[in-house]
Amino acid sequence: MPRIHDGAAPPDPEHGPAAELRFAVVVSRFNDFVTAKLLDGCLDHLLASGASDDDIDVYWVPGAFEIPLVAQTCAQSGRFDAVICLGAVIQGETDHYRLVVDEAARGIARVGLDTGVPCIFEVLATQTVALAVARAGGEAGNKGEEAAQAAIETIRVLRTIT
Ligand code: INI
Repeated sequence: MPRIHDGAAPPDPEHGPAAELRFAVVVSRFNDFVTAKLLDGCLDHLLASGASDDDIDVYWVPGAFEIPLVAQTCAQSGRFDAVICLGAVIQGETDHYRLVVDEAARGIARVGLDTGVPCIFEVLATQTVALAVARAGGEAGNKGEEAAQAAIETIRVLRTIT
């Protein structure tokens, strides 16, 4: 049988899969009626998975465009096992939103690859406010929770390699 590594946590009722892991959450203030809910979902999931408040730092930035630089500084600091990036880019009347989300995606991906620290991309890019709200604790779930789970699993799968 091959060895399968998927980062899915074995049940650990005492500690949880995120115990003793350290997280930076970088969240943009632009569209904060959406991003604050993503943050709530993310923090709830980290804490429910065994992370402690002392091991989580939240950094607010003005907009999604500013996320990569702050994420990079977090990743390079050596203080975090993963950086979780949360934002909401909603289509406006111009193409500005497309430039913002493309640069956020490119920058966040680069931070992970350049530093080796998992850098989770949860910048919503939607055509309408309603679609963003639905993904931030509405009928389509909370993408902030999914981001937290992605961070935990990515840390764990990397640790099976190194
Ligand atoms: N920032 C966002 O996070 N979401 C958006 O929808 C958005 N739009 O559409 O303009 C946005 N713009 C601001 C941008 O992220 C920077 O903060 C700004 O350009 C200053 O660098």
